[in-house]
Amino acid sequence: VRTLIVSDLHLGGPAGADVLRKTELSAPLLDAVRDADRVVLLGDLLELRDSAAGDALELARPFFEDLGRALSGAELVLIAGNHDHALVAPWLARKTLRQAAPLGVEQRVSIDSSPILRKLAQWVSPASLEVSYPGLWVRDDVYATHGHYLDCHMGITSGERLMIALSTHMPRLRPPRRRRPSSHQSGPHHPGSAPQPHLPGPARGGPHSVDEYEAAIGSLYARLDTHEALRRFAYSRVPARLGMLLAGLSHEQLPRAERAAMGEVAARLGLGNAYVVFGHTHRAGPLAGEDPSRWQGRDGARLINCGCWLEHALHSRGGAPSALCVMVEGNEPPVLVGIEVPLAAAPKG
Ligand SMILES: [Mn+2]
Repeated sequence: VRTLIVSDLHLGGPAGADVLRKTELSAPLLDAVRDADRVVLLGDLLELRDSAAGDALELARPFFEDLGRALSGAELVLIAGNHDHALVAPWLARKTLRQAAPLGVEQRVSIDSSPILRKLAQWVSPASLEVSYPGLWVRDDVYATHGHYLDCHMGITSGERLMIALSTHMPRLRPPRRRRPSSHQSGPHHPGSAPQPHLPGPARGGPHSVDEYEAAIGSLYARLDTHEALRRFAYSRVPARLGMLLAGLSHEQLPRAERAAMGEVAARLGLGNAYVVFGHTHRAGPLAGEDPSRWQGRDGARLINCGCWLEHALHSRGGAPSALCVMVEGNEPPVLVGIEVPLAAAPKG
């Protein structure tokens, strides 16, 4: 079985970021899809924040129709990220309302829970669409998730992360927490003991389960989807620069901090030493020649970042420009694969 994992397409996003609308550039991806038994779209597939959802969807429609034809019998699994969290928000809301069992790391999301998912399913037919959240066990030892949970352990290094820090440390603004599953407990918390105070910093504070991650980010994402001013603040440089200064982080140290944060998420979700494939930061790796120990999480998770399908191609210097994806085949370790892209067709600027 060959699984192809592609992340951060941001379809329908601002001009230039959404290059897959150009058929010359989607062709290499569709070719790669034809050779796969299963395709995982690893979140931030659609840009549902920056434009009215309807616009992004209509812009992305031809791509989904092409994708459906290219799949020809292969499985398609969609995982939501922060920019398209709206895809799973209605399903999550229903779960929370029912006070169902704690959310696991891999859950099938019903297509009927969202009108957008129903549309996507129609467009990719006859291929069948499955939605998994917050991630998917690709294999017993390979877990794939978008990676937006890492923002909960990054401190104030962007406007969006500042807002997450605020919602994490202001308990009264959060919905009530459900009991966490005992297998996911870590740290000094014991059943029956008094709740531990939330301490800042990745070591103790912040979420420890899928429910708690969703409590920290869910309502913020919903607000970002609907408030343009908030969105502008989330992406502005001022809070990012100020936060980095206060955290004593240089721009060069940010990727390392992001990997540590993803390793922290893997540890808190109980993923052990699994391979953990993620995207979100658009920083692909480990790249050829890079020390693999730099990509190891606190609990031994082996991290792999798919990067952003075309951003890498647009910024690659020297050699043939390539887009990146992760391939999981047989019992081999997952590998980061470059796929050649006709860069001349890329939009300028
Ligand atoms: Mn993201």
